[in-house]
Amino acid sequence: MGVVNVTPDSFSDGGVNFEPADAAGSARRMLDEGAAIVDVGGESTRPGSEGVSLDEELRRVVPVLEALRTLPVSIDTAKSEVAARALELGAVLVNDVTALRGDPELAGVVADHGAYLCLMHMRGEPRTMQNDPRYDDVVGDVARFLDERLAFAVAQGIPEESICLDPGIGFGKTVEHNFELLRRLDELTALGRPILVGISRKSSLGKIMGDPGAKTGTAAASIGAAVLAYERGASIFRVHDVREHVEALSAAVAVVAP
Ligand code: HH2
Repeated sequence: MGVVNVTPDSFSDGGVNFEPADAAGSARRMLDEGAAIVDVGGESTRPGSEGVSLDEELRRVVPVLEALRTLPVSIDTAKSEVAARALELGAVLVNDVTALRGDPELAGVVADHGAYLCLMHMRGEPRTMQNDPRYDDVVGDVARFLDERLAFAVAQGIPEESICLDPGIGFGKTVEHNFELLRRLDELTALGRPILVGISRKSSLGKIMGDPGAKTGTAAASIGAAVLAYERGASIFRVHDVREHVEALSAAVAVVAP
């Protein structure tokens, strides 16, 4: 899954794809490089960020979705109106970082369109989520949360087969929490749904290199983490550097599951 942030302020690529033509070009390049789908988002969820209005989010993503109409697209949004518009324009997956807790109408939109859905774990909200996150047992807490949200989504009429789950790397978690989630990923694959991992360029990867104030990590560090997440059962990788991930994961597949 290639990341296309149509935002001025995303943590890793803020501004690069803010113009619709640039965003559509990046999306096409990622698909050429081997991405199975591109994730288009108009609202940054980086730590500390405020939300954007419905009008502004639509203004950002609609021209990009129009340009990508026939291509495999995921919409990264928590707003039902944005999801509905995206699905009408051909998107096939809704990536909701609130796991259907943000907008009560979103589950119905996903169900009515027969769309795929990603449910992600987040502790708190982006504005405050990195203020001293604590868990009794981060993996147990995340697994329980995802299991409960999966049951909720199914009760809302979304088929279980259409849903993938995501531990939400960096969403209300310390560096140690993030790596523990990847280390014990088997406890999440045990929930029986495909696991999506989004660690690409995230700050934990910079922090383990000795910079406590790091805001991003490198592509090389991202790939190292993705390969080991693959070995532990992850099957969808939300990444910025598509070609490099496809190459590295192809080698990993050749080793693990030829
Ligand atoms: N991470 C980000 C955004 N959306 N969705 C899922 N399912 N999983 C993730 O890990 C995830 C996500 C944050 O990364 P990015 O889009 O690069 O930055 P920003 O939120 O600042 O736009």
